Amino acid sequence: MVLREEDDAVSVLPRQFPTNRGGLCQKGWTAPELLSHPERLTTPLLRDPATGELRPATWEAALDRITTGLREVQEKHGRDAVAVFGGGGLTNEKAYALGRFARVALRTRHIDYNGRFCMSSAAAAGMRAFGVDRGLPFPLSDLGRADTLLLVGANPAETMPPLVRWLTEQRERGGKLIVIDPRVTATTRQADLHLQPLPGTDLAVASALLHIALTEGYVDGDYVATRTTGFTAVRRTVAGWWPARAEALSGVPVADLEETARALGTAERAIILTARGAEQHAKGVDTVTGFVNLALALGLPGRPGSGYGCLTGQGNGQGGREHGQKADQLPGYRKIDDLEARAHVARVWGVPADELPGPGVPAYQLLDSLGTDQGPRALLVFGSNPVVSAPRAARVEGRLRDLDLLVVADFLLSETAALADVVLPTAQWAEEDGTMTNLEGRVLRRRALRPPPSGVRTDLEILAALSARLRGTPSLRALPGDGPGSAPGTRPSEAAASDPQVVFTELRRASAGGIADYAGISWDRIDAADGVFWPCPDDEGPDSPRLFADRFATPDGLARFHPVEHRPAAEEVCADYPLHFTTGRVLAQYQSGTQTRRVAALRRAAPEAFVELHPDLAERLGVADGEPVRVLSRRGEFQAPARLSPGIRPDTVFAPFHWGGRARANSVTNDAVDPVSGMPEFKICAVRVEKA
Ligand SMILES: Nc1nc2c(c(=O)[nH]1)N[C@H]1C(S)=C(S)[C@@H](COP(=O)(O)OP(=O)(O)OC[C@H]3O[C@@H](n4cnc5c(=O)[nH]c(N)nc54)[C@H](O)[C@@H]3O)O[C@H]1N2
Ligand SMILES: Nc1nc2c(c(=O)[nH]1)N[C@H]1C(S)=C(S)[C@@H](COP(=O)(O)OP(=O)(O)OC[C@H]3O[C@@H](n4cnc5c(=O)[nH]c(N)nc54)[C@H](O)[C@@H]3O)O[C@H]1N2
Ligand SMILES: [Mo]
Repeated sequence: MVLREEDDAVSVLPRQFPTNRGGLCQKGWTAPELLSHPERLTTPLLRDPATGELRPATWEAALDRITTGLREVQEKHGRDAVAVFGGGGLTNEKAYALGRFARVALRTRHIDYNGRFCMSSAAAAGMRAFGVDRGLPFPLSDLGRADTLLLVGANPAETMPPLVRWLTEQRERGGKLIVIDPRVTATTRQADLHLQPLPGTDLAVASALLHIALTEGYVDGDYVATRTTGFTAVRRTVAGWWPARAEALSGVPVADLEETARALGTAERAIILTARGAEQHAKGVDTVTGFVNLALALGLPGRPGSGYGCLTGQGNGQGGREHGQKADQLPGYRKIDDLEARAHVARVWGVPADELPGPGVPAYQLLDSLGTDQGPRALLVFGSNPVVSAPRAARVEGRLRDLDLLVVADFLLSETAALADVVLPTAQWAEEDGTMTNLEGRVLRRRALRPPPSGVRTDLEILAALSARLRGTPSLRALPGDGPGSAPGTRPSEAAASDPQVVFTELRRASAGGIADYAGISWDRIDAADGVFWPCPDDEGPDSPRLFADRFATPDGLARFHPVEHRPAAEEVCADYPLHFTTGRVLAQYQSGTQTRRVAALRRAAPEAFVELHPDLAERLGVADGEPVRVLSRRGEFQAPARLSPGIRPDTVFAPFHWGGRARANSVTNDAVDPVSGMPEFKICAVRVEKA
């Protein structure tokens, strides 16, 4: 998009760009309204111990309160008693600075971020199969040319409207679109074939598809032999997944499974994409692996115009997972427990490698430990609203209340900020420079159009100011160079540490030689092209729009098959909770809703939460369209009007998660997590629905 500043008003104009072809969704059009929203925070807030209320305060007082609080907590309980929680909406520079702040200024192992709830299952599956985790290893425009396109648990017509043009082009060229979703959605309406499984059974579907591919002879034997390892064990597991067995479990008719396998197996160019519907499960990594196995067996990854990919979520969903805000990760997608990686990054940061903390724990485990004997007692949040968006949210809310110190940086008073001891007002997207990396691994610039309002600071300025103050902390033995922009052994000025371009230059050095190598990507180079694709190790060398043409990013260059077996959801239905509950998004609301619930046009388009259920189920419950219902699980309940839809399975109930308070869908969701990725099971649990 391009942004235009006229007088004091910022407007958003679509621009011809290869990814979105000039498209922009309604949320993009209306985003400027938030820049001068009356509820915008323009001064720090401090909780008054006498009244318990949040009161305006000076930056000086707010930063003092934070440093004193952090110091007290760390002196009493150790360094790991302080934790940081980041977000996939942060720019690359901020994600990097946040990871560095946690490891160097706070010296805590506890940092993780909301991408754990978003991209972590696809990321883990991609890493173990291909040795790299990039949403799409090919440009998005390939979608428009696919003969067969399979979308698994994705609703891009509502969640990624700019992508719809590629789906339209694909169908206009005569391609076949197949969508797997338990509900009829704006996306399934465009599909040639809609498979409607029971939530949580995608892995059984994937196994049956590979079973059919084997029996009908679509497996690419040469490719499997020369480009992969591990197929024998996978062939053995899928042998047991004859289509009728998958139909019995998922409800997807054998004929539809066969049609799908044939469409993929006979296509010249076939693409398989997964999104949150398949991934947000306690078996999300294995489910994605099931579809990766299918793609590999058909010889798709690396074949021109074909492949496997996952659709990214947040604004910087890809870059947000590369620069070190993940518990187990250092910049450049390096592992924090890898000695060489530690030595490299420690050199860039100017600290001894053995002083870097080790790995922390994944987001939900971190949130669930807050304020307990084992967990951190202070938390800083940048770019997330877990009171609305975390699973089993009432429990998480309780944990946040138990903290000795909660600090939230936001530009609006989110439900999480409302619980904080200190709230710091931050800049918005149009007020700061930086880069973002899209799902194609393409690094893009985001430009500041105007300075933040007075009283507001950028996240980088906040981190730099806190680092500078913490340096004086006796319990944190002073370390050299604890701020971005420092040469080894020197200390940067606060101004350098809050300059995004200086931070990016350091990020390039820290990422050099890593999986996500940005060493050859400068802001100038990004400006000169329509973005630069990582890995890009050299200033002069090429970038990487396409991966896997002749090797994968594994040590031997071969992709890895992994045998995976379907297993039931963490919580199954029973007499008390007889319905399957799943969650997701609507077009006009974004995430935890902090921003979009405050925009009038979007509020008009999607004013309130709803519970989508089949008319037959509604009749059994005695509920009419629009009547309020209660949804109850073992963990809690929420309330919203019923929305009758013949397009949902009668055994399944759906609600969007964009609202807090009484309408909070996450009051009932299950906090079971995937053992590999730490992804919570947002997409299935057992509930009962009652007339309210
Ligand atoms: N309007 C809007 N757009 C957004 C966002 C937003 O909040 N609002 N958020 C952004 C972010 S962070 C993300 S991660 C993306 C998410 O983008 P998507 O993954 O497309 O979004 P969801 O609605 O979470 O899930 C997609 C579909 O999965 C289906 N589903 C539920 N359970 C299952 C299941 O067990 N199996 C299968 N196959 N499908 C299932 C749901 O019915 C839903 O239609 O959207 C991004 N774009
Ligand atoms: N039931 C259910 N729950 C889900 C999901 C689901 O499908 N179902 N999806 C999950 C997914 S995929 C995601 S990504 C999460 C998202 O949920 P959250 O992590 O809560 O993400 P947001 O709602 O985008 O929250 C971002 C907050 O940070 C603020 N903010 C935005 N940009 C910045 C910035 O640059 N700096 C600072 N300091 N603050 C900023 C915003 O105002 C907002 O309050 O929800 C997860 N929760
Ligand atoms: Mo997400």
